[in-house]
Amino acid sequence: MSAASASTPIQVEPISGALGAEVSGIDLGHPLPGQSVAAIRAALLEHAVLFFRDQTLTPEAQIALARHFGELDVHPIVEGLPEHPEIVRVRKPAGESASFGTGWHTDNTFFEAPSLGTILYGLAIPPYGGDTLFASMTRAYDALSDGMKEMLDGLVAVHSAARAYDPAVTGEAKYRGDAPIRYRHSDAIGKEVRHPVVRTHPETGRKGLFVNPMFTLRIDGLHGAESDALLGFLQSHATRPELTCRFRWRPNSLAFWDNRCVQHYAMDDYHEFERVMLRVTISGDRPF
Ligand SMILES: O=C(O)CCC(=O)C(=O)O
Ligand SMILES: [Fe+2]
Repeated sequence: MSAASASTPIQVEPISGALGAEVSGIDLGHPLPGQSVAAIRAALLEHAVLFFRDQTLTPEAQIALARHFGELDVHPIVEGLPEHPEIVRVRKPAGESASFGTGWHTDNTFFEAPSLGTILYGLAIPPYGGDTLFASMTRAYDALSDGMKEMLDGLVAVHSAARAYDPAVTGEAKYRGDAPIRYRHSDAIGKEVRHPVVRTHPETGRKGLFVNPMFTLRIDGLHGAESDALLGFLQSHATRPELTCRFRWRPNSLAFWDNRCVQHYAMDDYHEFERVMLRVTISGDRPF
């Protein structure tokens, strides 16, 4: 009997005061009983990002795992694996700089319906460096003054993929066939979408900040300088160390984050080493 046995409850241990928990006592590489799916979902809602160690998953198993939680996105710009378009291989070759996710962001907020969550699986991990940081957007909202909360509630922000993916910004090399992570030209790059600055989590009902420096261009109705100052303040507030956690990867570690209430940041501090991850995102709802 594997550790996924329905009779073995999972263990959930927080790794910081703000968010994040390491989960053990479960084998994610095989179909999960409904009870285990419910336990993972409950842990995700409580801790916002979950970490699992020593998991053995084929790409098919990673897809099957993610499908327990919803439909999967096919990224409009980042190319997936030929045989599994919903899986993106996040590869950083030895001797290069990382560029994917190397700034604070929430995944795919330039979608009308941004991803519910992301499941990232570590294949090749540097001996040190290449950690991923997470920040709790619900804690960030809760820590604001009533006056600031009142001002933010009702504001709407404009999001777009342009800053992260416009070839004029990223360079054309990423659009060529030999790039470690290959992008494709897409209408999605120039599109602007609008989301509330404060969103209500559809499952927990908790409010959280929903702006990020990678995809949020501006706040509607404010002068450019006001919008920049407000977004700048919110970002430095939301990523205070006390509101974050940091995950040190090992080969076969897996992270599952709730994209509705966290930002994350991939550390680019392992120039000499290779790092390879497989990533799927679960489709989400329109924020409200
Ligand atoms: O490589 C990482 O640690 C995270 C990359 C990222 O931002 C993502 O997979 O969404
Ligand atoms: Fe990301």
